[in-house]
Amino acid sequence: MQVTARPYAFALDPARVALVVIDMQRDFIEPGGFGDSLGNDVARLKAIVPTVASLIALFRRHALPIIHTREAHQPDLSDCPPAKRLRGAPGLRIGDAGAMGRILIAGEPGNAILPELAPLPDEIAIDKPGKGMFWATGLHERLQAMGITQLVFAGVTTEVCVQTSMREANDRGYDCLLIEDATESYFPAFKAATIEMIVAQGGIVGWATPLASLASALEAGHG
Ligand code: C5J
Repeated sequence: MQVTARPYAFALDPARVALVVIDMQRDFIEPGGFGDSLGNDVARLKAIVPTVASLIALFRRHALPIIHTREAHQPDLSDCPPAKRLRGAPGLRIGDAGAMGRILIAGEPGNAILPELAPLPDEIAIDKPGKGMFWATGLHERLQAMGITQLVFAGVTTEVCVQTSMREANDRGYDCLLIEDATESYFPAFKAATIEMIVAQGGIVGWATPLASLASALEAGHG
């Protein structure tokens, strides 16, 4: 099944593909959350929620696997190296008290995935202590056990956790397709540059396409 994409068509194999939705968490997206408190325009991220919801619905309709990630640390910060924790202004660091609970701590209200994108019980939801989704998560082994060789990516932010996860996946041998309108950054130029980096040099990290291209291929393929 061919999906129109850049730099060239993506040969989608529905038997081996999974969707990865990166970090669609309240603290990054909702007004009053951590991202907002850092001075970011969270409305940019909020705007992709309907597209991400449509992408999730597409995978559910075709009974294809979905993985949701959260950037989250243990309450005792044992999985947060000082090199990560000590970045940023005091009072706005990982583990500090934020408007929606302790910043980037598992189980805190702000750390939750947006309710409208919440994982279903049969979907995989993982907490990741890194920006990438493979560091200290065991996810590669789970995907291998499922026979997954292709990953479709969505989520936030494009240039940080999405790009890091895509690069990690590329190095582990997955074919990676980024859904351009289902990912966003606080910085428009960073999103645009990331997409160009991914598809450059014959798809050095992977492919990129809008949701409509993936949807039309999947709907046509399944009759
Ligand atoms: C960041 C993320 N930007 N999910 N996290 O720190 O991209």
